[in-house]
Amino acid sequence: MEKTLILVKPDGVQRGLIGEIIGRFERRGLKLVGMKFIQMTPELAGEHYGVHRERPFYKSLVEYITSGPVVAMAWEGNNAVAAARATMGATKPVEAAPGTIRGDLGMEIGRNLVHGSDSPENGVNEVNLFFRPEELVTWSRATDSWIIE
Ligand code: IDP
Ligand code: MG
Repeated sequence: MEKTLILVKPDGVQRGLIGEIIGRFERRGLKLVGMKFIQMTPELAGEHYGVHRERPFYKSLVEYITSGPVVAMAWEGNNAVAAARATMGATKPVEAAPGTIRGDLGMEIGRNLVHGSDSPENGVNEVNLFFRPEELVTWSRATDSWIIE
């Protein structure tokens, strides 16, 4: 089953939007298999955002993501990565469609509330970066047959 790493970023936590954001993934039908409330270290931020190391916004991105606690989650489902990205909306909140997290709740790219893995391969790698195997929960959801055909 495909997995994606979702973060409620520090702005989402500070603005009291944890429940609002998690609820959207939950209602969508993705299945929660891991969750923790942490403050990311610069080391973890560097590993997580390593692909952006040469970008001009890298320093402010690391400052932002380490500036306060985040909710880190592993969600699972068929096409979990694409479903979560669609629920998040475009990276720039002003370009994100209404109905998406970023399109409904955000204004600026540097405060875009949420992270989601961008490919199934990165979903696996990012979940493994944030969670040890024993921190992921295998469980059967009573509503599965009403969500998955
Ligand atoms: P994504 O979060 O939609 O996958 P990425 O391109 O992977 O977007 O960028 C990672 C994060 O870096 C973004 O979510 C945003 O917080 C930040 N970011 C990306 N581009 C810019 C920029 O041009 N200015 C400031 N921050 C940026
Ligand atoms: Mg990305």
